[in-house]
Amino acid sequence: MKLHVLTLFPEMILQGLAPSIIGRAVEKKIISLDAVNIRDYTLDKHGKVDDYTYGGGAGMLMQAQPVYDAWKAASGGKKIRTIYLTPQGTPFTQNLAKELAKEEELIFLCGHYEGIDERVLEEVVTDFVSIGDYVLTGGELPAMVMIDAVARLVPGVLGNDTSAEEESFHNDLLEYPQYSRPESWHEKRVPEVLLSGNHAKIMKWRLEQSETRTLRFRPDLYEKYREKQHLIKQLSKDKRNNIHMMESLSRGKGEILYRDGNNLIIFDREASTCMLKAEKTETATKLSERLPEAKWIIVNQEFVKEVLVTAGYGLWGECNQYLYTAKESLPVRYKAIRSLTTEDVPYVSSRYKHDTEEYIRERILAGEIYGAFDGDRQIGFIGLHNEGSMGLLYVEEEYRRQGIAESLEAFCINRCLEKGWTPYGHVLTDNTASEKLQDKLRFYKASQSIYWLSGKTH
Ligand code: 6GU
Repeated sequence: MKLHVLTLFPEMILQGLAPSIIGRAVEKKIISLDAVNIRDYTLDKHGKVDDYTYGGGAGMLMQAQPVYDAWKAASGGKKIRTIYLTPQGTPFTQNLAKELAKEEELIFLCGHYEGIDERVLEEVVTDFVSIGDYVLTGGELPAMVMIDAVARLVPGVLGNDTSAEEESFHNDLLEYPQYSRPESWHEKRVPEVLLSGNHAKIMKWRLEQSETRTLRFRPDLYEKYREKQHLIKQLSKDKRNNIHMMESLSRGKGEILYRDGNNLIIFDREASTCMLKAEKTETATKLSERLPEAKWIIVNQEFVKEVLVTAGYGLWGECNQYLYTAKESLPVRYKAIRSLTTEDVPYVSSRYKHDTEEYIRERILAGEIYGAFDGDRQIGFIGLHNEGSMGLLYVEEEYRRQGIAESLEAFCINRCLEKGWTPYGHVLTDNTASEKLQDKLRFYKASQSIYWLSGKTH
């Protein structure tokens, strides 16, 4: 990832980040960081970059020309997402950090004095972002805050790739308290349950601690969490048909974008996927008008599908939804199965034609595609789609009918169970081989078909 910072204080950025983990990532060339001095681009012979504001009022304003020329130099004419750090922006969140972490290149623009001439902002800025409701003297500290939050999500920056998953804000809850040695310090003992070795009990205790803390310190977050939990409970009355929505919410992926009784839009921004449910045709029409731009819309009511097709969404496919409700892990007979790496992208994308290479790469980087091997030879794979369903199943012709698909599925199911997820999948209605396999593995089939529609961005 390439990061450019436009600033009057480049040394503040470079020296500020150098000793940190982000500085190490720059040394390892996982990230490049350049700080462009806006003053180097002024045409004023005294090096001036600011002037009085039209209409009067306090303080000086950064002028358009040096900012624009510095931006042009950094962007090199490419369309690069450009973030202006300002207390007038939208609040910076972990979700925005995740979104930005997927960009190849970013530009941060730091203002000073009373701000920057509006005209240049209109031309170059794509995102106006604030880091909180307080006023700082300039955009450098906010830019460093954002760079830290974004860069740590770039694969390879943190040593341990799973640590980003279990942290605060993952599921609208704050993190639980943690303890290290010694067992007793200042006469305070480590909570007994953590020494019990009982994993289920420990998970339960941690969840309770997270809930208590969130309620106390962040009642706003706790309210959101409760609303979600309540909806999951409602949806569980028809678990087989609703599992995709329940899992989207419980895995901390989907947000409730709209809810009015049984009319519901869940949006997984990362997967660019909407899931909706409506009470009747009229409300489905209303919901369709509220849909955000998304690649995919998933519905399991035929009349909602009809409304969306009429509204111009294309029907991609009709599937059956299967879910695995047992809690026990399954035996995996074929042993040579492991997580794939980006080296395996060409193999997978040459065999699996429903999705793009870019998508396969993203899924592999997420650690959610597993491959089967015969010695060094790749012979098949399975994975999780970005909205949560199992899929991406493939076995080489000459290795079929030997239980390898079954082992791949069992392996994938076990990985889901370890994370506390309910495995589910969507099988195209004409794929009888796959249907047979789901039955054999004792998946339950939902009564309603599930329809995948392509969103209007497709
Ligand atoms: Cl992004 N900039 C400045 N100057 N002050 C802030 C801020 C940004 N976010 C909160 N306060």
